[in-house]
Amino acid sequence: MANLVEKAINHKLNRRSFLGLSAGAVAAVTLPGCGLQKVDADKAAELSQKQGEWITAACWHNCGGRCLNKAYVVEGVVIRQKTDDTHPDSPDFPQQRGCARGRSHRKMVLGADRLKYPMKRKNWEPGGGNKELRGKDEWVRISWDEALDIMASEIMRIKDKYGNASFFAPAGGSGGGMEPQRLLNAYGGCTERWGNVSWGSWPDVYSTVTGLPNNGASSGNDRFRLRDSKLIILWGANPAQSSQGLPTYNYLQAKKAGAKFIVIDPLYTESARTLGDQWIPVRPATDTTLLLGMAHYIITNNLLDQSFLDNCTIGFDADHMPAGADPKENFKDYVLGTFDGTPKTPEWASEICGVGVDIIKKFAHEYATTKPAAIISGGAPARINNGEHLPHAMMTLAYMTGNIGIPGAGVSPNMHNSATNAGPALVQPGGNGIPKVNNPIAKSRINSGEMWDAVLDGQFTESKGKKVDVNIQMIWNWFSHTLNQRAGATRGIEAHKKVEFAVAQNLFLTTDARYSDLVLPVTSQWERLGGLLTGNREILIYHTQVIKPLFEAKSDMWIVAEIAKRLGVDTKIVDPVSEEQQLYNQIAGATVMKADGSGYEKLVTFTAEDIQALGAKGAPQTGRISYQEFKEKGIYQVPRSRGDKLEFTSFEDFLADPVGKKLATPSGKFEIYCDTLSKKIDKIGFSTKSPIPKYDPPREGYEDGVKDGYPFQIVTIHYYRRSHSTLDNVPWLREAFPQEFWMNAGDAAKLGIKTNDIVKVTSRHGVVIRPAYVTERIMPGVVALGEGAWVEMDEQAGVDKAGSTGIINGHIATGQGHSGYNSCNVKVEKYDKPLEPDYKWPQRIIF
Ligand SMILES: Nc1nc2c(c(=O)[nH]1)N[C@H]1C(S)=C(S)[C@@H](COP(=O)(O)OP(=O)(O)OC[C@H]3O[C@@H](n4cnc5c(=O)[nH]c(N)nc54)[C@H](O)[C@@H]3O)O[C@H]1N2
Ligand SMILES: Nc1nc2c(c(=O)[nH]1)N[C@H]1C(S)=C(S)[C@@H](COP(=O)(O)OP(=O)(O)OC[C@H]3O[C@@H](n4cnc5c(=O)[nH]c(N)nc54)[C@H](O)[C@@H]3O)O[C@H]1N2
Ligand code: SF4
Ligand SMILES: [Mo]
Repeated sequence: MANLVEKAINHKLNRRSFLGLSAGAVAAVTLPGCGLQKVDADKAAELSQKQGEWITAACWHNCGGRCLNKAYVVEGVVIRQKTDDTHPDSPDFPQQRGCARGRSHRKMVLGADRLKYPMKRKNWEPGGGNKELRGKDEWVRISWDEALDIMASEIMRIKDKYGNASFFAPAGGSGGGMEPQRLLNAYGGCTERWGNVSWGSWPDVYSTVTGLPNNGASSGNDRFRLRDSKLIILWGANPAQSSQGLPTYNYLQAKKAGAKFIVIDPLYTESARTLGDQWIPVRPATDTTLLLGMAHYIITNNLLDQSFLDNCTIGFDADHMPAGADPKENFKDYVLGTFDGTPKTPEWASEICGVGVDIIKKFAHEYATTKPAAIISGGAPARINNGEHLPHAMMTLAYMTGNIGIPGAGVSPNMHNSATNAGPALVQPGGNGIPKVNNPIAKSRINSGEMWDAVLDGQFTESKGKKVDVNIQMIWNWFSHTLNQRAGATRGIEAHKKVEFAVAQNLFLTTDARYSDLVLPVTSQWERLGGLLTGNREILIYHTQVIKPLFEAKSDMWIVAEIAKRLGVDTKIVDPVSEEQQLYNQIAGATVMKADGSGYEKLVTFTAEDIQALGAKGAPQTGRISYQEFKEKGIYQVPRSRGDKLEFTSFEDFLADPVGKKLATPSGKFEIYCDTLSKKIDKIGFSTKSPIPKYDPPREGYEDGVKDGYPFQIVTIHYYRRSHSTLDNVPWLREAFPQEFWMNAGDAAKLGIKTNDIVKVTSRHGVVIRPAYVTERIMPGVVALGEGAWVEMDEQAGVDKAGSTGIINGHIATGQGHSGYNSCNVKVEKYDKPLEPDYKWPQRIIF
C-alpha cells in the first residue's frame, strides 16, 4: 500500500509538471484525436489572450439543482468557466446561476485523478485469484482489447457456471444510462437492485394517500404562488444546501411578500439562518410525535376544518371510516387515546421529540389558524426505518386544517430541483428513441437494505415470508457509487471481496472501483456529443461537447457494444440508436407549454441543413426557437410573470369539486385511513404499518439508542462540497468545505472535545474518524455528518478516515424498501491520533 501511495504522489507530480498546472492556474486540453497537449504557464497566458468560444458545459450530476454553466475554450483548452448571463437577472425572470460545485467542474473533469486507461488488479486471475487482495492490490495498465476480452470471458464463464441470476447490476440512485444492464438483459438477464435510496418513505405514502402517480416532488406551489403563503414551514428541508441554484432566492421573494418561516430541524442550517423567523430543533426520526402532539392540540382546541375533513378525507373519525374498517381504528380516537389509553398530548410528544410543550402548542395554534400555510419537507425526516407514518401524519395535519389546494398552502416533499417550483414541467425533452430491453429474470431483484447480506449469505426476500436463494458472483458497478452511497458499506466491502468478479466503470478510482478487479475509464459528459438536462419546471439545458475524450476513456455505450460483440449479442439491441440521432430525437421532440396553459407545442425549429449538420435523420419542423439559438444560448427558459396561466397549486381542481373530480384513491378522497398502503407494506415483508398514521418507533431511532447505550443520534446530510460522492475528490471543494463532524457544544464539553479535535464515531455497523465542529447550531444528543465522502479505510485501526456515512449507517431492509439513513445511533469519543485535512491527502492517481 505504501508503495502505491508513493507511486501515486510521484505520478501526481509528473502529471502536474506535464500539464503546467499549478494551483489556480488554467487547465487542459486535448489535441485532435486524443491525448493531451502541453500547456505551461506561458502557453496558458498566451491562450488566455486569444479569442475562444463559450460552450455550454454539462453539470449533469444528481446535485439537487440545475444551472447554466459554460466553459471558455481556446484552441481546445478550457480556460475558465462562467454561469448564466443570457439575460438580465430579476426575481420574476431569474438567471440560472451555478453553485461552487458547478463552478469547480473543470477541476473534476480535468482532474489529475481521472482514470486514464483500463486497469486490472495485479494478482487477478479468472475466478478472482486472491480475492482478499481487493482494495490493496497494485493496478496494472492494460489495453482496451484485454479489458474487453476479460469482461466477455468472465461473463461467459460465470453464466455457464452459475447462471444469469449471479450477475448483479446494482445501479440506480443518481444513475444515468443503463447500458451495462441493457447488455446483461440481452444476454439472458441479471439480478437487479430495488428500493428508493433517496426520498425516504415519501413515494409510496404520497402516491397511495393522494392517488397521484408521483412521489410528491413536484407538488405544492410554483414559485409565484409561494408568494401567497402567510406561513412556510421548512420541515427537515435545507434548500440553501440541498437545493442549490434558485430555491433559496425564490423563498426570499416569498419572505419579501410577507411569509413567515418556521424551520423544524435538529440543525440550525443556512436556510434557517437566511429565512427562518423561528427554529424548532427536533430529535431525528421523532417528528411523527411532534405532528401527533400538534394534532392533539388542534382537536382539543376546536381548531379543525371539519368541513374539509368531511368532504375531502376518509378515516379521520369513527363517522367517516371506509366500509369494512374497524371504526375504532380512526385517527381522532388514536390521537385522543380513547382506546389505547395514551392521549398523544403535547406533553407525550415533548418527552420523545425533545420540543418544549409550550412550543408545540404555540406552533400548532399558529399553523391551524394561519391560511394559507405550506408545509415543505425535505426527504430527510422520512429517510428513517419503518418511516411510513411520518409523511402520512404530516399530510393528515394539513387535511385537519384545510391547508391544501389553495394558493400558498400545501404539504409535500418539495426538495431537489423542483423545490419552490412545483407543477408539471413547462418545457421538456423528447425521448432519445432507445427502446427498453426487458430483463428476462426480472423477479431476481434484491432490496438495497439486503443486497450485501444477500451476496454474503446467499438469500434475499422476494416478498413477505418468501426467501429466495441467490448466488451472486459478479458485481458490475456503473453510474452510481453503490458501495459508498448505500448503507452497510462495511458489509459491502466484504461482499466485493467474496464474488468471483467485480468491475467498475467510472471516471475515477471510486470506492467501488478500488474494491474491484477491473476498472474501465469512461468519458465525462464534457467529452461526449451533448444532451439535454432538465431542472426546475421552467428550463431546458442543451449542453454540447467541450473537449475530446481524455486519454483512453470511452463512453458507456461504446464499452458495452464492444463487449456485446465478443459475447455474440446483437449490437443493434444494445446500441440501437446513434448518438447523433439520440440527440436529435431529444431536441426535436422537446415541447413547451403554451402561454395559455392549454397544452404543449414544439420547442425547436429545425431546418434540413440543421438536421444534416447534426448527422441525424428527420423532417424539418417549426417551433418556438431556432436550433441555432438553442445551441448558442444553451438554455431555453419559459417566460413567466405573476398571474400568468402557468401558475400552479396542487389539488386546486379537487378542492373546487371534491365530488365531480374525485382523487384516484379507492375512496376518491385523501386517505387518512389508507388500507392500500398497509397492505402494500405488509406484502413487501420488511415491516408493517397501521392504516392510520401512528407513532411506531423506528428501528435504531431515539428509543433504541437510549436502550442500547448509543447516546447520540446521527443525521447524514446532503453536503455543499459534493453531489453525493460526486466531486468529493476535488481538492478545491475539500478545502472550502471540510468534512467535519457536527456536535453540540454542551455534549462536546462533557466529552472534553473541542473544534478540530479528531473524534471517533462508532455505530452498530462501522467506525469513522473526523475532526469535530463544536457548535450551538445543533441540538444536544444529535450529531451530523455530510453523506458522500469516499471511504478511506485505515485497515490496521479498522476505521474509515474519510467519514463515509455508508460505513456508519446500517444495512437494514425496511418499509416500502426505502433507505432509512437518518435513524442511526452512535457513540462518540476523542481519538488519540492526528488526522491530516483531506484536501492534503494524495489524490487517487495510479497512472
Ligand atoms: N449539496 C448537495 N445538495 C443536494 C445533494 C447533494 O448530494 N449535495 N443531493 C440531492 C439529492 S439526490 C437529494 S434526494 C436531496 C435531499 O434533500 P434533503 O432531504 O432536503 O436534504 P438533507 O440534507 O438530507 O436534509 C435536509 C435537512 O433535514 C434535516 N433532518 C435530517 N433528519 C431529520 C429528521 O429526522 N427530522 C427533521 N425534522 N429534520 C431532519 C437535516 O438536518 C437537514 O438540515 O438533496 C439534493 N441536493
Ligand atoms: N448516509 C446517506 N447515504 C445516502 C444519502 C443520505 O442522505 N445519507 N442520500 C442518498 C441519495 S438521496 C441518493 S440520490 C444516493 C445517490 O447515490 P449514487 O447515485 O450511488 O451516488 P453518486 O455519488 O451520485 O454516484 C454517481 C457515480 O456515477 C459516476 N458517473 C458520472 N457520470 C458517469 C457516466 O457517464 N458513466 C458512468 N459509468 N459513471 C458516471 C460518478 O463518478 C459517481 O461515481 O445516495 C444516497 N446515500
Ligand atoms: S446546483 Fe447543480 S447544476 Fe447547479 S451549478 Fe451546482 S452542481 Fe451544477
Ligand atoms: Mo436523492
